[in-house]
Amino acid sequence: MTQTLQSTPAADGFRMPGEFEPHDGTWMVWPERPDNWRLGAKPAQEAYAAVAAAIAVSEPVTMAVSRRQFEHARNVLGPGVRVVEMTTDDAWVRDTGPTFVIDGTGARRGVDWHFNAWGGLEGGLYPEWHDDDLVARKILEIEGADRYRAPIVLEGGSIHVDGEGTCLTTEECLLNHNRNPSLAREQIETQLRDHLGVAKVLWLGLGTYEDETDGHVDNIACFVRPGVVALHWTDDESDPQHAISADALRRLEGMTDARGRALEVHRLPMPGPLYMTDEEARGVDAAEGSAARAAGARLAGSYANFLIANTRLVVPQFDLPTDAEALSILGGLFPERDVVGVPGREILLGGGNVHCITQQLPRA
Ligand code: KQY
Repeated sequence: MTQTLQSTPAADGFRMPGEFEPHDGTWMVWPERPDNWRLGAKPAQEAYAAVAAAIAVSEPVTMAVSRRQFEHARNVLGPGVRVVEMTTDDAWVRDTGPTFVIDGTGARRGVDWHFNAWGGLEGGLYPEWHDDDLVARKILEIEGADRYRAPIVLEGGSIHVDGEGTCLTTEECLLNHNRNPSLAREQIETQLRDHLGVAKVLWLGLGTYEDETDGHVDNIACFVRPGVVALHWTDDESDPQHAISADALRRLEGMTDARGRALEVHRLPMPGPLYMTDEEARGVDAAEGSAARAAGARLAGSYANFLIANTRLVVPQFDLPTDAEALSILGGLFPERDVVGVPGREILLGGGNVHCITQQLPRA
């Protein structure tokens, strides 16, 4: 049985490694709720299966699936994917799963943050989230990893680390009154230091325009490696994304990381702008308390929402000319990995992308 520890990862000598450090595998959760995924989640399931297959070439994948969908998912997913039964509210393991931390002696533990469906009853995306709040604990049981129950609301997509003491995040999300209204910036920083083992927190302002997570950092910027950041960017000054990305660039260029390095920033093109079609909106079953899906809504598409797996990068694609440009830039930034595109639109329609639906299990 795994234990719930009363100390903190930092006090015990643990840190969250960079995503580019070696993994033992990646976790995902199978989509099925019809008030978030159109057409009973069938197109999304195909997209998730493609992401799982792309990652499975590089490392073992575990898919958590409800009892109802178990046989179907088992049939659809390849032999490289382990399927386990789990009750969840939706399928965003980046946010509901544990943040794994490791030490220098070969031990691995997990941080189980409080989860409130991206804002609870003040702008959250669905009205009940108890099963999602249990996902991290269940994964830690399966992985045999001891657990820290962090005393704050936080989603894994709202933080990136360089593994060398630096955390990157956004004010829009972590300082949002619908997450931890009683905590000031300094108190949030203390929690990040304690639970991620970092020494310095770098704050961006807003996340990607119209991102329903309240601006998760993983949809606008990420570490390529220590000292190097990829940033979602558009040159179109008339697009609302331009001012947001320009502010992020200005901040990043004025910052140093925990080791005192200036950051090198690489721009990734913005796909689109992209909008939900009438047909796509009509495919979602409306439900009271769940985020509404409307035709014409701007979608927060971003090539920064990729997963760094052991031997490959898995990058969302949108059937646009910018797809090839993004893959080419990322190929240059990650010369030691295959850079592989997967269909990203169906995942985007649900509110996130490849990074949001995956959670790496770092090698201890
Ligand atoms: O982007 C993420 N990390 C999660 C998106 C959740 C959207 C729920 N509809």
